[in-house]
Amino acid sequence: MTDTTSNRCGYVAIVGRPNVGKSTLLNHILGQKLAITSRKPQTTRHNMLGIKTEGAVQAIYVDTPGMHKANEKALNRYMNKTASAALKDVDVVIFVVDRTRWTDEDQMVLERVQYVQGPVIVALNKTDRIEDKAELMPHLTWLQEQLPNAQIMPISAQHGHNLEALERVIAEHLPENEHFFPEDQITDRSSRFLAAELVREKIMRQLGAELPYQITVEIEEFKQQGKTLHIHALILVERDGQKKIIIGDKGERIKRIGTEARRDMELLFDSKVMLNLWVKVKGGWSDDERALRSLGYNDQV
Ligand SMILES: Nc1nc2c(ncn2[C@@H]2O[C@H](COP(=O)(O)OP(=O)(O)OP(=O)(O)O)[C@@H](O)[C@H]2O)c(=O)[nH]1
Ligand SMILES: [Mg+2]
Repeated sequence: MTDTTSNRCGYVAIVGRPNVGKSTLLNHILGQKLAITSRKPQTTRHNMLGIKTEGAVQAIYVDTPGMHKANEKALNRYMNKTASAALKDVDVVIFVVDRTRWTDEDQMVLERVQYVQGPVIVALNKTDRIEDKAELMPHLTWLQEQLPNAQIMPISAQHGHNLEALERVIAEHLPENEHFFPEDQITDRSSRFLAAELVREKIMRQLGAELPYQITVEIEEFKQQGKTLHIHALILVERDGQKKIIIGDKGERIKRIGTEARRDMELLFDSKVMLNLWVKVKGGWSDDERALRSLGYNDQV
């Protein structure tokens, strides 16, 4: 570490349409669950840094919301803008795609990535689920034609296949630089933010098709008292019916959300956690620019 000339450090944006496995990839690379993930599209809403320092190399990953088309609410505009902003001023771009499942939204991301000047890696994810390997070759050829300078790497973010090779390629592209963050820092986000996200993840995972996308979580209290961390989280929904869904029959569902979120928080914060959850109706927040800002949807990387 004293040989400063060989230190490398840079930003690596992870982009792609919703649900392709960007946050799963970040977590696996970090070896820790930092970003929330779910089977539903549009899980990630904010750019988040995940920092990995190994010896002379510091890679600063930027997990981004999936770029998407439908639904032009203020929240969706915010998410798309946030993801696009991450493409600027980074040293490497990882464009994550889901096997051969190419959609209009992949096309939209591709058109943005084609403008990127620096190195691009296409991570063809979920290879563990590829049934027909023969399908893959023509798709890889086609992808290479679209992005002639990109390196295409099949991976499985969930199972960790080929991630070491991916990290090696990333490291080669990082410029010589002093490290921007201390060695033990893994994110730019506060513990409060991470706690709120864990609650949101449990809601996303537990609700089925009736899922209210119009949910946000605010942390009202976050206080260490002795050995216990006391956390109060407020779940904001848009309509009364959504509140009922989250609370569930005799409060069953909210209890389960609380138990699961608390478990993850205890792992993340390495502390005993007392978690209190409240649900409140705040109509129209997801399409109200001012309400969004007041709820913290105003960050840019
Ligand atoms: N089989 C398999 N599933 C995966 C893999 N990577 C991710 N998934 C699953 O794909 C789903 C979406 O993963 P996320 O990491 O939340 O996807 P994302 O791209 O961050 O999605 P947004 O935040 O909505 O943009 C989850 O159910 C993951 O478990 C993989 O390599 N193999
Ligand atoms: Mg995500």
